[in-house]
Amino acid sequence: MRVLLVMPPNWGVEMPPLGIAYISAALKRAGHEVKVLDYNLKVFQRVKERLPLAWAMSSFSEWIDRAAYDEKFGPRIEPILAEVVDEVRAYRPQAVGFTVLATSIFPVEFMSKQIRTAMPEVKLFYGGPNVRDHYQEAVMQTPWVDATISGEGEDATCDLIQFWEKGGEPVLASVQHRLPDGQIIVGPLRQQMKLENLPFPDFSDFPIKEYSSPALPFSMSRGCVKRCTFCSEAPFWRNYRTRSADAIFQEVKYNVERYGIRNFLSHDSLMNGNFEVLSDFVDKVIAADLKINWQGMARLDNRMTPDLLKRMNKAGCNYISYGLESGSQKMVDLMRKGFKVDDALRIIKDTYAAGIKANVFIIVGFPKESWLDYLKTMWFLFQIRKCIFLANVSDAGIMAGSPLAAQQEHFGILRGVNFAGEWRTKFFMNTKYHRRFKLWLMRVFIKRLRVMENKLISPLDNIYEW
Ligand code: B12
Ligand code: SF4
Repeated sequence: MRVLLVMPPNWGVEMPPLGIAYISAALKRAGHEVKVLDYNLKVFQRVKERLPLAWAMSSFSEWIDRAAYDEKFGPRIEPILAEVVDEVRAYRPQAVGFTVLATSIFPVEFMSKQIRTAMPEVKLFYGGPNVRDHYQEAVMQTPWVDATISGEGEDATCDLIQFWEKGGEPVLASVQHRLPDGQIIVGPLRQQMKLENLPFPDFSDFPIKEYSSPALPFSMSRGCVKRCTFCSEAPFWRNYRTRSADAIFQEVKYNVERYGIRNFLSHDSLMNGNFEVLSDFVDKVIAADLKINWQGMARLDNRMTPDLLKRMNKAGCNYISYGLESGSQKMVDLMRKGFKVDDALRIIKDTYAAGIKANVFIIVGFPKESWLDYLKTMWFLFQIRKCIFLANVSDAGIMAGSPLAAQQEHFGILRGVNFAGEWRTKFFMNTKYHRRFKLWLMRVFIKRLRVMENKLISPLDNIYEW
């Protein structure tokens, strides 16, 4: 079958998206013709002067809010999004797939309606991090979606496309799709993929040099070894799995040779879920003298020893983001982070000593956080002020799919799951006003420490030069 995969806005423009690069590789391996269109990059290139901050992380809330999107972005970007119809006419795919993130719900809806109206016979299907729970149920009821795939998409997409091409058994694991008679078939949960069966992601269709860094994403693993209370990311991937150090190394080396790119960003939830793989990968990069730069997120785990950190730096790792969240052991335990605050202090200092820049994520206003806990976070930041160059603070949100969303009663939360922060605890002890104040104060404090805070990542910043 001929398949078109579309990345809609809004997502980072530093590098190509990894998700559809994997889907594209899997479909090609199964013998299908595939073309990829990065409408996120295309729209950014055309409107960056008029909407300079729209691709900054701080614009997240406007992309997920219908009224804000309609007012700020829709009128400016939709004439460009509508061009997808001409591209579909020119390529004549039988199926068009979209990645859906929370930040791309409205652009995807717009593009799907345009294609559906112009070419009703083309199959439209969605996948990506936002295709779950209520969103998935709701879009399956609309006339502009034929199928949705939840969770990791490589095998499920191949099964769906094969079904559309050749027919056969309609119940497909992790796929919901509509039959010609209107019946919606809901498949059971698919077994997790074995990562050694993954193809290398295929970036050949992306205009790599046009991205703002430019860099390439890579992935060592899927999932996470922990289940922090606020996190919706780990449940999405279910159990933690890693690729082999050799497969990761071979992929990075291939991408250096094929595309001439030497900057890489790990798209793992954490780079250090498996220390053996991380350490072997590092040694392979050093032995091959690959001359790359790479960054990623990591847990504050005691196995981040000075020796490993130094070797990571030697292998080109120049930047690590740590999920500290709080300087109070009570809060760290409530969030089920699984580390000791004293160990965190040691690891951050050792990271700095190893020559690696560090960024810490902080959450303020988590349920049951007292002012004393808050002060402990400030004290912790004060102690590491010389070792970190960036601190990203956010107020606690309740993400759908997170353990926190499922245990609201236990945390004394009222008013339900909400990205936008419209929740409070009993007796008005923790409301959005408390959290906004805590956020404001923490940001002022961080600035006083002369640490960069909540950097508004603009696509024009080269993250590799920070
Ligand atoms: C790396 C990363 C970033 C990087 C992005 C770098 C870049 N490329 O530009 C940084 C740190 C900058 C970032 C920023 C943000 N991120 Co982020 N990020 C990630 C992370 C860790 C990895 C993404 C990834 O590539 N994963 C690996 C690939 C293979 O997985 P995937 O894209 O999900 O694709 C698989 C499936 O989803 C599916 N699939 C994907 N597309 C398609 C399409 C079709 C047709 C099909 C069938 C299937 C399918 O199949 C794929 C292969 O199995 C994820 C969490 C995670 N571990 O996945 C969060 C994540 C994607 N980010 C998230 C968010 C919210 C953000 C921010 C909005 C945060 C904020 N508040 O500021 C910003 C937005 C950035 C922007 N400018 O728009 C959320 C999205 C939640 C949602 N429901 O949409 C995630 C899931 C984390 C979370 N909290 O749960 N992020
Ligand atoms: S917050 Fe990070 S460490 Fe915690 S479960 Fe989520 S991905 Fe894992």
